[in-house]
This record gives sequence, C-alpha cells and structure tokens, in this order.
Amino acid sequence: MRAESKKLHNLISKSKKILLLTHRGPDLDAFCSMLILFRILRKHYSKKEVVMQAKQLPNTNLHNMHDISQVQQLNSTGFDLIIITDAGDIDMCMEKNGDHIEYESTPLVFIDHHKTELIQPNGTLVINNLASSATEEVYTTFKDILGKKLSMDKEIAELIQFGIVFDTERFLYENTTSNSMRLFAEAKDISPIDLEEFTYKYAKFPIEATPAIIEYLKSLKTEKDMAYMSISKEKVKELNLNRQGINEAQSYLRDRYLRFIQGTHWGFIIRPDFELEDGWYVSFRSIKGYQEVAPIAEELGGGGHTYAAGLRIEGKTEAEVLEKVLTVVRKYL
Ligand SMILES: [Mn+2]
Repeated sequence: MRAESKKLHNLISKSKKILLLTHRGPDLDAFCSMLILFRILRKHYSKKEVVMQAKQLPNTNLHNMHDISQVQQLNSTGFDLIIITDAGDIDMCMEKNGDHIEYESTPLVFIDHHKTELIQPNGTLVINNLASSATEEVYTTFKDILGKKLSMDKEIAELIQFGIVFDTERFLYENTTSNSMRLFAEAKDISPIDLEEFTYKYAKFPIEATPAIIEYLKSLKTEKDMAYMSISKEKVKELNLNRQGINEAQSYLRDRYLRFIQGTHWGFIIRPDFELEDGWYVSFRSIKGYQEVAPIAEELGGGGHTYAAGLRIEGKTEAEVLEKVLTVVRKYL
C-alpha cells in the first residue's frame, strides 16, 4: 500500500464525522469523484457519519446526488476530517467571506489530479498521482487501500465512466493512461453508459449564452499564434447578461473556438467573477505540442494542466486585467 493511502486510511479510521467537499462551480469529475468517495466510505467505513456539502447540485442525474447537502455556505463545524476531491487548494473550494471551513484545526485531505505545486497548511495530506480525473484518483486510492474488498457496483461503475469521459474529453487528452482505460473497461463491463447521449447532452448550452458569445467574439484579438477574448463588467450590466450565460459562453468559446482559428494554437479567455467586484477568472487553453500554458498560469498565481490552466485575478477593469495577463503572456510569445 502506498504511504499516502495508508495515511488516508488511518485518518478515516480515527474520525467519526467526515465532511466531503469539492471545488466551486463543480464539473462532472468533481461531483463523480465526491459521490464515489461517499459510496465507498458509506460501505466500507459504515460506522462513520459522512456528509457531502455543495452549493449546487449536478445538472445531470447522478447516483446519490440527493445525498448532497445543498448549502448556502459551507460549514465544517463538528467534523473531524475534511476530504476535498478534484482540487489541490482550499481557495478553489471556499469563498473567504461566507464559508466556514476550519482547515487549520481539522485534518485536511486533498484527492486531486491537477499538476499544481501548492503550499499547504501543515499536516495536509495530498493524494495526487496525476490521474486522468479525480474520479480515477479516488477509486485507485481505495483499490490500493481495500484491495479485493472493494467491489465495483453498478452505481460506482457509471460514476467512473462519467468522470473519466468528462475529464479526458472522451479519451482525447494526454491525461488518459492505460490505467484510465482499464478502469473504464472494468466499469463498462458492469454497466455501460451511453456515450453518444452523454456527449450530446453535454454539448448543449442555454439560449442566454448567445448575447454573451456575440460580445466575446467582438473582443477577439490574435497575437502571433495566440488568441484571446474578454468582456467588461459594464457590458455585462448593460446587456443584462447573467452568470450562467457568461459562464456557458466562456466555456463554449474556450473549448470550441479559441484554439481552432487557423494560425492560432493557444489562447485565453477572461470572465468576470460575479462574487467579487474586482475579481476575474482567466482560462488558458492550448494544444499538445504547442505552447504549455501551466507555467504562464503559475506565473500569474494559478495553475492547472500543461495545456489547460487557469487562475483568479484581481483588477478594477477589464483593461487592467488584460494588461496584467498580456504582460506575462507576451514573454512566451
Ligand atoms: Mn477533474
């Protein structure tokens, strides 16, 4: 058994009440990894009280999603262990004003797969083998701990497929390993998911994304082989764009536009943070073999994967944020 697995097992064994969390604005891998962890803990550590907290529920029907306590504010009071999946940093999970997570006095575990070097509070356990997904990371860790005792039921099998397919973009990304495929194959044998239906459902976006897409496209600029887009908070107000519309537009353009303009291979897109007045999010995307974007995001205070990285940044205006980002980006052009 790996040393980290043993430490995790010991931490769980010592605890009575365990809180499971994942990152803000959870994606499918975030939910699947947390739900698999919940099912495993409930079955194999049945004396423990296990609670999942999140501010939103998945928009796909996932096993055990109704066991998630949907809360306005995260609160770790009374828990003696916190396990966070699909994140390596507490700031990715909690909002400083509002959420109450006692990460300095309660043992904290991250089960993550992102390539980010972070300084953690003392005693924090980080399990990260750079797997395809947090989903794979969670299951593989408990396979290591429980061995043959861990049996894959239908529910876990389906969650595994969703998590892996989502985070590898149907096995497209470099993070897909033979282990990801073996795990997927094992899960598919138990209960296959409909990949075509899944892909279709996930490609859909709400109509509110359209005005935001139009605004973003107006801002499109290229420099050498890099493209970028942004939107101002004034425009967001003027056009009465909502958070969901902006977020969907941002991810649509990020994943299906930015890198696909002839002559460009990488770029970034900026979106406003709806919580903090001076807050913004920057997402970088590239293509294998071209510009590595993780170092750029790291230089700006963020992190992520080699070809998909991001960060949160502060700035009074769109122009100020663009300036900050471009100053670093231009060093790499
Ligand atoms: Mn993930």
